[in-house]
Amino acid sequence: MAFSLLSSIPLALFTFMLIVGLSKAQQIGTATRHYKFHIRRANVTRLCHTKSIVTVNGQYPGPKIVAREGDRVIVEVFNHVKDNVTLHWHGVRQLRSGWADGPAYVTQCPIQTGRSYAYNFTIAGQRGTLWWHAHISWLRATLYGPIIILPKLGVPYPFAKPYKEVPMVFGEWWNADTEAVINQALNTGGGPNVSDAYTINGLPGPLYNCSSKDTFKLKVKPGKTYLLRIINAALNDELFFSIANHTLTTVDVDAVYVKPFDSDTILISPGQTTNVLLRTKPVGPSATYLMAARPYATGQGTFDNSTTAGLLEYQNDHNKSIKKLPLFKPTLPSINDTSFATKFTNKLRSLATEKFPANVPQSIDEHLYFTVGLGSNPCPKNQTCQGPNGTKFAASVNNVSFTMPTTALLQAHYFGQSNGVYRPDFPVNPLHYFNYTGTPPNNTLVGKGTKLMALRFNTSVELVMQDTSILGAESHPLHLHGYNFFVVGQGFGNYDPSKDQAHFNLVDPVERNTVGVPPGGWVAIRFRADNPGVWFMHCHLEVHTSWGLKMAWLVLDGELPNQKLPPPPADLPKC
Ligand SMILES: *[C@@H]1O[C@H](CO)[C@@H](O)[C@H](O)[C@H]1NC(C)=O
Ligand SMILES: *[C@@H]1O[C@H](CO)[C@@H](O)[C@H](O)[C@H]1NC(C)=O
Ligand SMILES: *[C@@H]1O[C@H](CO)[C@@H](O)[C@H](O)[C@H]1NC(C)=O
Ligand SMILES: *[C@@H]1O[C@H](CO)[C@@H](O)[C@H](O)[C@H]1NC(C)=O
Ligand SMILES: *[C@@H]1O[C@H](CO)[C@@H](O)[C@H](O)[C@H]1NC(C)=O
Ligand SMILES: *[C@@H]1O[C@H](CO)[C@@H](O)[C@H](O)[C@H]1NC(C)=O
Ligand SMILES: *[C@@H]1O[C@H](CO)[C@@H](O)[C@H](O)[C@H]1NC(C)=O
Ligand SMILES: *[C@@H]1O[C@H](CO)[C@@H](O)[C@H](O)[C@H]1NC(C)=O
Ligand SMILES: *[C@@H]1O[C@H](CO)[C@@H](O)[C@H](O)[C@H]1NC(C)=O
Ligand SMILES: *[C@@H]1O[C@H](CO)[C@@H](O)[C@H](O)[C@H]1NC(C)=O
Ligand SMILES: *[C@@H]1O[C@H](CO)[C@@H](O)[C@H](O)[C@H]1NC(C)=O
Ligand SMILES: *[C@@H]1O[C@H](CO)[C@@H](O)[C@H](O)[C@H]1NC(C)=O
Ligand SMILES: [Cu+2]
Repeated sequence: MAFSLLSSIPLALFTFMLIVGLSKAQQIGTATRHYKFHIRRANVTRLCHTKSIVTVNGQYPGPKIVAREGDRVIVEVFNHVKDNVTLHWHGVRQLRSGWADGPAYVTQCPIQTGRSYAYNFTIAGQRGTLWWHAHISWLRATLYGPIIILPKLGVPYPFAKPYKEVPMVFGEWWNADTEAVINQALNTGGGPNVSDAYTINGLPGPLYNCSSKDTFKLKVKPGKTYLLRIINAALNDELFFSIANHTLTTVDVDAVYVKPFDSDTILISPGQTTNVLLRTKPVGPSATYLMAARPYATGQGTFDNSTTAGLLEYQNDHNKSIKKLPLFKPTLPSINDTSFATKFTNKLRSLATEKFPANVPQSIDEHLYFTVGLGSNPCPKNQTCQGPNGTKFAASVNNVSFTMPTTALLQAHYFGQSNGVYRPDFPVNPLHYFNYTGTPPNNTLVGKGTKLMALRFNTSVELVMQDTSILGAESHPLHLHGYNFFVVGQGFGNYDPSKDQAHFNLVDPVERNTVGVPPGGWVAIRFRADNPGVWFMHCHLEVHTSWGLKMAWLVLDGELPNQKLPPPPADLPKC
């Protein structure tokens, strides 16, 4: 495949990663895919700024994992850096393999310097694109890469076989050290510094100073269909993405097929993946097309409002000098275009066919209602704080700002040592009613604790997540570990069960693992708690997670042997 990737990654290695889909051994039926990830530092230069970053195997972005549905994946992770590290396989269901899920102090203690851990899991009932990333502090700023899940051998896609498949990972580049950025923000209580650029496959592109050589180029042939496997790995920003003069057909989100639909622009939140088909023009035009991504942002805080761009180039024999060709630019929605965001997310529908059914829970055991949003913590007496009104920024779910424990929750649960670590008393409703999306209350202080929502095995759950406007209405992409869920409804204002429930889609709602709670609105999801373990749920805007917009579910074992969490692997890290 034709890629021109000018980056500091050893070019041969990177080209190998992208071009070689599967080795001979990997083409046979259900297999075990074995990877070795060495966490080490590398010097990388972007925007004329050289920086030491934490990487996997010296690569930025990290290597891709390729597996077929049904395969076992074993990733041995060796930590050669000073930082504690864990990796998360974002969106992988981890059926009865919670020990391999990865969020630090939730399912495991971190892999400390000089130690290793083998993540061991299977991929079941999923096909499309997922991704892996660090799940401790802000290390995922540079530790991330694609997970490509192919259908079982001999099983076709529910769309025409694409000519080529191309992973496209959006990220954020910071000239500063991201660990220093979040530590400073947590100390001062103010909003963190923002990134210097967005990137496509690690490359900021020509719209930034000192960056045109670091441009992602997609070289295509006319009259072909390309499958773009798009991942938003940015830390703090939802993104709009568009390619000039080309239509994108969305066919799969979060490794679940959807009913195909066309749009010029897609919206993708951190944590989400979107597979789109790109049909190139029948006759190679004499033009070059810009592709661009920039934020969809609704909060009041400062954010990186810059634009990353790459190039779509047609390979024409007659195009002797590509530089002389006209360049067309895409038109992206305005940064706060919630109307576009709503229209786009409303188009997402499960296939809901015999082969790919939408098993939406039709009767519900637990109706839950969680508020999500920002608030504040008091400023320590001897300090001046830079958060709202001289306080510190905080964030919460049902007014509980989650306190990270110092030992892993899953071990505490499994070994019956929860006392003093967590309490299974997460509130099922907000404790106090107020107009969640109206005039903010005077008291913006949040409560805190390490509270879990306990569920019996196989409980069918309906959860409504309600944004609050306490410190400004804002969209929050909520990610649930260990499960997919169905997005059965969404709306603006305060959720009203007597009115809104009647409009739920229980037939073909989209199934995914990360969903945006609309700014000043709500989203309703359903899932069946059929995977025992402790499962993190959090906003995938990393700054909100740092402020406490996170909680965990405790799904108990079922009666049958295959409904129980197996014991931990011998090499599980200790705290
Ligand atoms: C990165 O650059 C610094 C300063 O030039 C150097 O000391 C260090 O060894 C380099 N690190 C790596 C991993 O190459
Ligand atoms: C991975 O897990 C499977 C199933 O529990 C087990 O049979 C296998 O030995 C494990 N492999 C490694 C390398 O830990
Ligand atoms: C954040 O930005 C401020 C203002 O530019 C700067 O003084 C500070 O050093 C930055 N913090 C970090 C951790 O880079
Ligand atoms: C690029 O540099 C010029 C001159 O220093 C400056 O005026 C401009 O704002 C910079 N542009 C970006 C996108 O940083
Ligand atoms: C691309 O789209 C622009 C308008 O957005 C139009 O003016 C132009 O003719 C188109 N060019 C090609 C080659 O499709
Ligand atoms: C981006 O934000 C900066 C600072 O808030 C502002 O000056 C600038 O006009 C914004 N740029 C765009 C393209 O919105
Ligand atoms: C979006 O931003 C524009 C420009 O800053 C502003 O005029 C408009 O009121 C904003 N719209 C919404 C819905 O906030
Ligand atoms: C404030 O006091 C606490 C304990 O009383 C201390 O740990 C902290 O360092 C002090 N901070 C400042 C900025 O003086
Ligand atoms: C900030 O404090 C002032 C005075 O105490 C109060 O009037 C105002 O409502 C507060 N604003 C917020 C956003 O809490
Ligand atoms: C909540 O506040 C909004 C905005 O002020 C208002 O439109 C709405 O009617 C209020 N809802 C209730 C139930 O009071
Ligand atoms: C909040 O503060 C305002 C202005 O100080 C006051 O009028 C109002 O009664 C307060 N509301 C509550 C619920 O305390
Ligand atoms: C790494 O994790 C261990 C276990 O939780 C902890 O004791 C240690 O302080 C951590 N080290 C760093 C540098 O954060
Ligand atoms: Cu959030």
